[in-house]
Amino acid sequence: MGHTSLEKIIALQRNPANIRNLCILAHVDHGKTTLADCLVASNGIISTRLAGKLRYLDSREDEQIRGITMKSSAISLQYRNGDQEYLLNLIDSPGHVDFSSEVSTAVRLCDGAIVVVDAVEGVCPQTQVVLRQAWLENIKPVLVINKIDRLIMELKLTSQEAYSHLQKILEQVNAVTGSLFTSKVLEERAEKEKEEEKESETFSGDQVYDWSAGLEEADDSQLYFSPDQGNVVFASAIDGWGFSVQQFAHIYSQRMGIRSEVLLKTLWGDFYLNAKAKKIMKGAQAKGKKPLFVQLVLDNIWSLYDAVVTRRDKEKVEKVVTSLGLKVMARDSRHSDPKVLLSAICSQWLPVSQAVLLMVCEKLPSPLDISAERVERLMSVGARRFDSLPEQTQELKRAFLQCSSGDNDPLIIFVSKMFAADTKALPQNRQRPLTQEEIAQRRELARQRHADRMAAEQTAAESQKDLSHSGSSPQESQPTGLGTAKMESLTLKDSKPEEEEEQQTFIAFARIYSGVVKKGQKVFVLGPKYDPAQSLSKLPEGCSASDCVPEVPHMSCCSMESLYLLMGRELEELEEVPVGNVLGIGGLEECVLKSATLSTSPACPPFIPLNFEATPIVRVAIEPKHPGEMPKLVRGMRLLNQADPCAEVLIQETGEHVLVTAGEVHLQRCLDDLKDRFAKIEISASKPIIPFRETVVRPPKVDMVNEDLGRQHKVAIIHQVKEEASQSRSSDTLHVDPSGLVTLTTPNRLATVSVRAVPLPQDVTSLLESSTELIRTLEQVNMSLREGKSLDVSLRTLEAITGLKAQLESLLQGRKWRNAVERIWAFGPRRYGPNILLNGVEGYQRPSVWQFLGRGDKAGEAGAQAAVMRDLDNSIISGFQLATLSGPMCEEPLMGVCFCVERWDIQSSAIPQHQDSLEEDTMSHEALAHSKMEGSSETSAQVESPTAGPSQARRRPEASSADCYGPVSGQLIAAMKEACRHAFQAQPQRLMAAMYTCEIMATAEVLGRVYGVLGKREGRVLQEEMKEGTDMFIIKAVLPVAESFGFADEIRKRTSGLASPQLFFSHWEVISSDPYWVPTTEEEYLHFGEKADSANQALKYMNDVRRRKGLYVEEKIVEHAEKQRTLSKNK
Ligand SMILES: Nc1nc2c(ncn2[C@@H]2O[C@H](COP(=O)(O)OP(=O)(O)OP(=O)(O)O)[C@@H](O)[C@H]2O)c(=O)[nH]1
Ligand SMILES: [Mg+2]
Repeated sequence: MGHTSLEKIIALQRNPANIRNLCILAHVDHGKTTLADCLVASNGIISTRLAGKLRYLDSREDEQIRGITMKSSAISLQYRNGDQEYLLNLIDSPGHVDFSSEVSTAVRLCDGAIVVVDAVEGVCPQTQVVLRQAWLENIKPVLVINKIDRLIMELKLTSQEAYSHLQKILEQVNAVTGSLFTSKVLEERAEKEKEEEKESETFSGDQVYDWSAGLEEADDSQLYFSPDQGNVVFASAIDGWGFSVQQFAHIYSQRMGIRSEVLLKTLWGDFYLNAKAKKIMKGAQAKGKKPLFVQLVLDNIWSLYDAVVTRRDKEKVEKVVTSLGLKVMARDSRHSDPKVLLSAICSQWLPVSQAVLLMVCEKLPSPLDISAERVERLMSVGARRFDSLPEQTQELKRAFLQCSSGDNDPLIIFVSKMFAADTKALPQNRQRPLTQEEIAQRRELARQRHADRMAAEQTAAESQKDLSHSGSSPQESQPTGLGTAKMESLTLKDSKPEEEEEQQTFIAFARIYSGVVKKGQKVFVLGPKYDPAQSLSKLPEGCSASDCVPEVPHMSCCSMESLYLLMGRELEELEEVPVGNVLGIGGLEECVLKSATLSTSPACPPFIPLNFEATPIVRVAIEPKHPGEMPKLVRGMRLLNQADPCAEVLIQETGEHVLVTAGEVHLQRCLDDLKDRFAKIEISASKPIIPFRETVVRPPKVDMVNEDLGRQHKVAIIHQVKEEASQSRSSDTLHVDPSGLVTLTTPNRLATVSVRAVPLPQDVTSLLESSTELIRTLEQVNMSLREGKSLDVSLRTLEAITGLKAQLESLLQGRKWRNAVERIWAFGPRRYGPNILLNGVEGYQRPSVWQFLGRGDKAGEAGAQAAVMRDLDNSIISGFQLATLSGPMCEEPLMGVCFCVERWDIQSSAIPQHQDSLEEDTMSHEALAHSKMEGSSETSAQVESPTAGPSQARRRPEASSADCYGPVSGQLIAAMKEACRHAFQAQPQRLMAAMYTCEIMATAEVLGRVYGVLGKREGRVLQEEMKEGTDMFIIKAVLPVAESFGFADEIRKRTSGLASPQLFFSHWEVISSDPYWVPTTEEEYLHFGEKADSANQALKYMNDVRRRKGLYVEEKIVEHAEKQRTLSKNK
């Protein structure tokens, strides 16, 4: 552990005022791990020479090979500043977007963050994301502008140019922070206004309006990064140097006799030194003078680089070294690589660790400084308000704020992730170094064994001699001798407990917010849905986790088997850990899946869930190479699921094991982990399964050759075929009218529904898509209302739901959508998706989904018929849910479709008598249909021939009673589902593709090639601009997820590693081509030929999905091969 001893760290852990929990955040490759290396080296854990090269915290092999960090890992460091000693719990995080969930797990445990920005690249997409994450978690950031050496060596800027470049970067970062701050103030302001409004409603009187947005009063002086505030460090981690303005102010105040406070204020900014007047003046830029920062700071560094690296001027270097009072070892100054000498000088002159650690200790808050606001946010889950929590729970806030660590104080711990470590590598299983005595003892033992062996050999030789004397062949006895020896060694090997040796142990990555945790202590594990109010009423007062407590939902008990200090690649065992520290906990793998809240008090609420920025989107199906190893794979996938905050593991109804990951790199890491650590078997992964959505669009006005459809002559034959197809859909239970209204009767002919599918405006779809959480809450509230319970909804949620309704109303304008928002029956699929079911049934007044907002409660007036209708209301919703969950094109979910039920007749004899059995049936039907959903051949058959359902009914003998068809509710679900599907098919159908956005930074030379790759993969460039101060271009583009595999690699290869894109999931986009398109007009016929055999991308995607799911694929077989022509000849 270098020169920090474990005892020292344990002592430091007891003083929360001097603890700093911090993480390093940045865009990928901006130098986080390199900076961490420098900090680790300052504690003697690795050598200073290796700092920056070793990347100590990248402990995985693939991290080292790829050169990117893939997980967040923690290390405890110590720092002395004057007479104060600090303990720093440092967490290095990954910058690649695929691993942004790891950033969330790190940020939650910290109070502060070091944000690193590359001096050349400036603010990148992920920089904005991490600044936002830090902001959302309410933790304080400080800034390190890294890689300043690149400005000197690569961009060859002068010190003056570099200064203005640095200024720009600082402006960019502050602009991001500023926008976060503004949006927060405005939000708070809006909330306050609402409250005031409520108050003013009660005391009506003269109203006074305040026009200011509240921005003027809000204090933002502490918010921005500014070198004179001491929250910015300029550094080159690779060369080991870094400084803050304070350091130079200190140096020059001694040398020039200027007060250091004055220098501190003027070193950064538009000030210059007037040598004659011996004064610092303002307005350097206007007068064409060198700013102080350039003159006193940058020039020194530039000339050092010039002397050491560019000119290799030995004499000058020596002069500098002596004047700075440094010592450089001879082997460093003789080294062939000038960089070695440079970092030897710089790391003594301006050690980066000193500058960064000082800034961290002075500027970042300690655990004691946790704000009440942050505590309340952490503790108020879901729609609940903090002040609606039980009193005992609210009291816990005090424990948080005080960071109390008495024996009676409640223990509160948050586990942000579980990580796997080799069981062998745990401290309790690690081999201790042997003591002198033990070594002597072993030596003696070995000596004795050797002597025994010698003696044995001698006797054996003698007996052989005897044997050969006696005439038997020597060959016989020798092999047997060898054989037994071999056998022994074999059995020895076999008996080694292989399983145990290779096992993985899960360790919780956690932080203590209150109390002291002791090894072996028992605690409650609180799941995310745990409700303290409920359990407090059930549990006896003052009970603890070690008592035998009655069962409470979402709560379990667990004991902390071991506690660890996290030291990067190693762990150290601890007996107890006090409040305010980051730690590892062993023994929780049975009770904690990914994250959890642990407490000794049942009044503790679960912490709000981590906010993940990445959406898992890349799915692959996995199977073992040898089918017999399935159980191992299942176990491995379970472990992987636990060990990764973002990966999802599911088993589909078809039995496929599916892994969902955030991106390609993440996928590769998960597969490697599965192969080498968790399952330890050969596996094969399918090609990535690309998600699609199905939707309908308005009928096109022009045909495929851009001719107005109205004026065209239809090609008779083909048209006829189409008409026939649509007619064949109609049968005695199904009727499709030309306007797209589908009417379907249940097989027992007792119920009829008419449904029409209408495309939703795009804005509405995106609004629904972005409000899923809110709609889910809405659904929960409605559900509990239906059950007769009331839910305490926070004001903020209510506001948000009212806002959503208002937005929908403003977007759904026009005759077609009159009163549509009030008529919303349900959202789907899964009751919160981006599709709407509308109630267009005349005379059916059902309670609105918005009823709890206080308006639109018409249940009372609805009368007897509505009450009856409501019984089967649920069947209609279920049918809609099923229809939207998998569409007719390729069984993918629907998006942006509105189904309007225009007629719903039901004969009174169909109304069931027994409510209970009906409910059950509804449930089971839904479940059944769910289980059939994906890929099962049975469903596919039904999908393919739309008449299958009704025709089956026809085949059956006409039944006089409805009974032989099963319960009405089930039939209605099926009928509704089929009706929706037919209604969908009656409209022009389109596929929607998931799109990534990416920002690519490339130099002018490789720009053409980047465009080439983008074009080939159906990408679309949105924006291209030159990055100021560099010769780089920034290209913003969108690209279908389906075409993205290998994209990053291809770009990197084509540009010799100069451009490396980061892909973010952005949105869903309608693919404009119609997968079912066939030429129908003369023009089209002329242009595309009879078979329209030019590539149809949408059809290709659709057929790929259908093939994967085992659905029927209609493919053309070559007819008249000799007649085939290419398109160009045809023109
Ligand atoms: N020129 C220069 N290169 C640097 C500096 N700091 C880091 N690098 C290089 O930048 C590359 C990325 O460094 P890392 O420390 O791995 O970056 P990171 O931010 O940890 O990257 P991820 O963890 O993958 O997000 C490495 O090749 C480093 O050698 C610096 O100060 N100057
Ligand atoms: Mg890294």
